[in-house]
Amino acid sequence: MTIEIVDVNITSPGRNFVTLKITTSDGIVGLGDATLNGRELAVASYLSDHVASMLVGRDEDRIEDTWQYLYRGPYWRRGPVTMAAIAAVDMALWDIKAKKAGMPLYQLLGGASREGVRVYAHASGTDYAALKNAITGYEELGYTAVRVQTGVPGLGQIYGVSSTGPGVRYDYEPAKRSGDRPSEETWDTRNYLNHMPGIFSKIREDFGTDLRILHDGHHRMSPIEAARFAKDIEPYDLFWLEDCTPGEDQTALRLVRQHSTTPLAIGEVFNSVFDYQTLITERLIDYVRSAVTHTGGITAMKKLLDFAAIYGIKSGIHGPTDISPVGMAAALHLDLAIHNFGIQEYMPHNEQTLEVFQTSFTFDKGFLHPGDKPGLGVDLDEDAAAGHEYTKAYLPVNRLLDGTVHDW
Ligand code: CS2
Ligand code: MG
Repeated sequence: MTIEIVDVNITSPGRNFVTLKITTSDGIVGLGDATLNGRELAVASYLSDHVASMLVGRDEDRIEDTWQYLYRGPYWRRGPVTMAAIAAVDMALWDIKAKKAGMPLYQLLGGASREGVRVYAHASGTDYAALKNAITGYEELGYTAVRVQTGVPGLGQIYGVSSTGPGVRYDYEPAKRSGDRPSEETWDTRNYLNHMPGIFSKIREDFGTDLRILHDGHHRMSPIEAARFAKDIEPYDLFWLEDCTPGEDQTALRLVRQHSTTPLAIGEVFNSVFDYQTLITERLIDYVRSAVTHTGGITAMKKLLDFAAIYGIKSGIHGPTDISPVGMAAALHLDLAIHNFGIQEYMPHNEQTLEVFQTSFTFDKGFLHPGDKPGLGVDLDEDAAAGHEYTKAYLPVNRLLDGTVHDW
């Protein structure tokens, strides 16, 4: 059998998603997530204009060969657009292969290594009262791990904080439909560094020591600021501090490691194993944060996580709402199968999205399971998708109080 039809679907059920649909000559359909938040059309064009025609007629079973063909063939390599496009093709071909085998994908990756996949929720609030309300709500839903983000005195809307009321869950969407210009937010690291340790102290007082607390620095600290912060919050026993510095400066984490045992997670903006080479071989991180969607797919992600396993480093796959249900399902199949699983990010998608993407993964007392439908276990309702037209949306641009552009 061969690849016969390659379609790129763009839909916007509350937020933009790009999905690759591959259909074989026997009519078997595979789906791949190609969503790159704020640059969706670049990936859609890469697939439609440069990749689709190359795939037609290829043997859909030759996944590794197709991956190498798409990675080495174009000469220009890596980068978020290219690797999201390759990821979508790879996910779709694994979806097809598992459907042909009549198995859920995790069975082709070595079978289940655990009963379920521990997930963490996004708890946020403009102040501690709102944050406490959100954490309480998630504990009531059975979550055993929460990422906590809160407002910082003197600053307005900042990354990760729901702005629609005290501790409202699942409603944070950073990509704004703001016309031809990104919205702008303001930041001050000093305020943040002085404010956050007290927040973690309150959380431990109110919720005890069992709850796994995660926090996302979102690339905003300098190496020495990150070293100070990681040391200051050490008493609060975080499960991880994420993106404490801009991760591409891999050696910056040597300084953080010198000052703290707070576990570190980095990599959601990375798109290849080479972005991690120093971080992994020098054990500068404890968790690999990449999404399957942004790192070249299941083939590449499995290799990356196997490399990380050699150094005692675990997975922490990226799973915000800008990873589509297809990308989330791919992550869950990997999460269930690999030995060095750490934790999985889980921001449930909204109702509109789940009308477009029919999923088969299930949530139970803080754990997800990918389900046992053959393939990835996700179907795309193209009629429903057609009802949600693409609308340009940008992630915010961040500026310091003096107007200097800063990492968002
Ligand atoms: C965040 C992401 O989930 C996270 O850890 O860093 O939600 C990130 O802000 C978005 O993926 C940006 O599109
Ligand atoms: Mg993050």
